Amino acid sequence: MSRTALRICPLCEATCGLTLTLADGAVTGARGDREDVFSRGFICPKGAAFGALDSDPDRLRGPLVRRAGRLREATWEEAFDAITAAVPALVREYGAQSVGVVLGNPNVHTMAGALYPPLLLKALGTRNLFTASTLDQMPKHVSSGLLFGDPFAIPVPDLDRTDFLLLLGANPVESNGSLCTAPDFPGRLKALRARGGTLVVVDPRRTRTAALADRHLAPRPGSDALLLAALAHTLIEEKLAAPGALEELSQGIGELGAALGSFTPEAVSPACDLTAAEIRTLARELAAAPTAAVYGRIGSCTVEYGTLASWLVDVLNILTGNLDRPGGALFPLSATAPPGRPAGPGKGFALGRWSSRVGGHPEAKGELPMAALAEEIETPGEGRIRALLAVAANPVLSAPDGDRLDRALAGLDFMVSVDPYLNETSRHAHVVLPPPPPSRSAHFDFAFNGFAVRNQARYSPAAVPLEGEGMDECEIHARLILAVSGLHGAPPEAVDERVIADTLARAVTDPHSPLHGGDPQELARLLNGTTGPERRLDLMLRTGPYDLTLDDLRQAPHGIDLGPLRPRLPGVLKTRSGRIELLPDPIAAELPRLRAALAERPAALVLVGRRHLRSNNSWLHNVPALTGGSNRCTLHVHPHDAERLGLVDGGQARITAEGGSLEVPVEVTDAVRSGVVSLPHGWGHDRAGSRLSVAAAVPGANVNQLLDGTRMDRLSGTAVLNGFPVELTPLP
Ligand SMILES: Nc1nc2c(c(=O)[nH]1)N[C@H]1C(S)=C(S)[C@@H](COP(=O)(O)OP(=O)(O)OC[C@H]3O[C@@H](n4cnc5c(=O)[nH]c(N)nc54)[C@H](O)[C@@H]3O)O[C@H]1N2
Ligand SMILES: Nc1nc2c(c(=O)[nH]1)N[C@H]1C(S)=C(S)[C@@H](COP(=O)(O)OP(=O)(O)OC[C@H]3O[C@@H](n4cnc5c(=O)[nH]c(N)nc54)[C@H](O)[C@@H]3O)O[C@H]1N2
Ligand code: SF4
Ligand SMILES: [Mo]
Repeated sequence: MSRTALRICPLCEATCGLTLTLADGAVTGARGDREDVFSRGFICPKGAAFGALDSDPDRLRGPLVRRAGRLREATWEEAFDAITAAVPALVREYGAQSVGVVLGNPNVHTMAGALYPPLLLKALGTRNLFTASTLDQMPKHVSSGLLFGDPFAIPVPDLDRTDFLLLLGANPVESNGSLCTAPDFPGRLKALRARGGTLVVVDPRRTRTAALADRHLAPRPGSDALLLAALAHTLIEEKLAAPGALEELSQGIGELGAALGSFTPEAVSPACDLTAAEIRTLARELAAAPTAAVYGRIGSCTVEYGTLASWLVDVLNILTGNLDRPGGALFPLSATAPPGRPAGPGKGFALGRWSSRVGGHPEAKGELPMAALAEEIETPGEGRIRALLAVAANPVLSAPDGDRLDRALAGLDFMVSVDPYLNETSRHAHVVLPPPPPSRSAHFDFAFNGFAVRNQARYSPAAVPLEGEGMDECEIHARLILAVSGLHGAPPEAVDERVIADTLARAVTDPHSPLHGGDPQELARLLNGTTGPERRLDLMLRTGPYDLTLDDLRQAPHGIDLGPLRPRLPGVLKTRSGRIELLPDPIAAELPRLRAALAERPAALVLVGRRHLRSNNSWLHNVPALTGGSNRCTLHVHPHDAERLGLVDGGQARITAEGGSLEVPVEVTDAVRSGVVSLPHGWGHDRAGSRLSVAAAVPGANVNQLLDGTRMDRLSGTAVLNGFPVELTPLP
């Protein structure tokens, strides 16, 4: 008997609604849910392969525990016993800092990853937190923290209404968008052009997104901050800046002109390898457009001046009057957003409240740079990381210098991986706790509803009930928290009930909460939901801005549309001044370095990454339906460079950078500009002890082995993964 069930796709930030076909508890097909209020039937090849991924025979069915050096199948009881026996003792002997936590990308795609890691960190009391953010969007958090006082106040382009989109370092036709949740991003870009709007793409590669654009500029990688500074400079110099009402709301607007004084189009032109005329034209078009949005992503973040570039993106949105207005860049308001507060001065955002032990890297948003994880494990002394809890993370492939990290992980006293696969990272764990396949878990998108181009709320309960040995990932997290606290054996529901009680106690005394004045016990009884996480979702909806409950979402399986994005200033501001702080001190202090970069001689050859529609970071190479074809780990080289270096299409090359060298197959293509080569990340599945039979057959090379982890965006601790110098030699 076959039936269907709805599930929000967890495989990228677009959060499409899928209709799964199920037979005998297995997902036999997936198509786009045409009635989904947000995605309207859109699906991509990854979503279509949901069933194959869900039933991958290499997925772990139950926990593994290391005994006598080898990982063996174990019961959940034994797995949590092993954790409870190890972690509290280490903390007693070496202190809270001896336990590190690594949170990887899929945490933002699961309910468990949204609801429990803060509790885990609190239980441990460690500051040794490393996440995928410092390989990704931390520059955006830092610039938003400084500008708006809230690192999560990230404006998103109003894709469906804007007249002009300037997109830098993003390839949403392959990635389906990031920090801009928009199912069918390609369709929305085509619609923008169809209604007479303009799309300008800035990318050193002629991507599939660039192919859709009115204009494609291919600057030298790493030069976005310079380009954006020159655009801002031009707006000010040519008196094209028109911030409108934003001027009142901002402080520091008058000082911007002087701060950006040296970044004339002529001055940045050689570094960007764009003409001054091209830059001026772009600035004038941006100013002239009725509405416009500037949007930068990976290629503008994971570079040396990532925070400056991220800041300048919003400076441009502000100078053109486009921040917080329809058609510009707006702040979404998710259904589970905490209660608003009246406009006025807030707590502000501080950087570098503490620093990492070995490298002295300042914290950002409570995190230390992922690129500094290995040294924190390896370097002896007080506060050394001896135990690591890795949740949905594969840093051996995704962070700089995987070989070093690989050795460091092997030397840990104790490691836990919460991961469905035995892969490059989890193979070092002493305990592996596998979550069930996504068809077995419920989903509400706590993370990406906050970055969506339309406000909406959707909930999918588990499509298939958990059976046999499986344990819901929320329960795994709750039990992990209890185990590291030495409370293994306590009921996992207690973790959720504690949160609910604490939240209600605060809500009833908060005059801005819809639950103000209520009775906490009474309110707790009112909460719906058959599980702790469902009850917590219900509570967050009830305290949220739309007066929704879990029942409302259950009765609307295709979701509830909450309308287009609306202006939210000054309500979102939490800066100490209560205004937009346009030229914050840490930024002003970094500008001289950017100015000095104007005089640097660019490297002859630099490397950038790329994403493929059928791939997803390091963990989707084990699904046959998604591999092969153009989804390969090849080095893209421009024909001019190939000729100069004696490389041929289909040949092999040795590529060398400061962190090491790799042998890679060469693909000669003019899709990448000259002076730039491109290699995708997430490959290198050739380490013994992994259980990834499909991926291991075509392992590819780990691009991050070219890095030694020393290159970072200083303000955010984000690793430089794009635009670093490499050398190439042909191999026979
Ligand atoms: N050179 C280079 N490096 C990069 C990038 C780049 O552009 N270039 N991109 C960076 C970016 S943006 C990111 S976000 C990082 C990503 O790097 P990571 O944060 O390491 O994430 P993934 O590589 O996606 O690996 C995810 C892990 O989670 C596991 N997993 C999958 N689903 C689940 C689940 O439901 N629950 C749990 N508990 N585990 C699950 C997978 O098996 C895998 O081990 O990589 C970064 N690395
Ligand atoms: N299919 C697929 N989708 C994904 C992922 C995946 O691995 N595969 N990963 C997901 C994750 S974790 C994330 S964070 C998002 C990322 O989503 P996007 O930000 O759209 O990421 P990319 O597709 O890597 O696009 C980055 C672009 O930046 C360009 N670039 C490199 N250096 C520079 C530079 O210095 N300046 C400029 N202007 N451009 C530069 C690259 O050529 C590349 O085309 O994608 C998500 N979606
Ligand atoms: S675009 Fe993203 S969310 Fe939509 S089906 Fe594809 S992988 Fe899933
Ligand atoms: Mo990412």
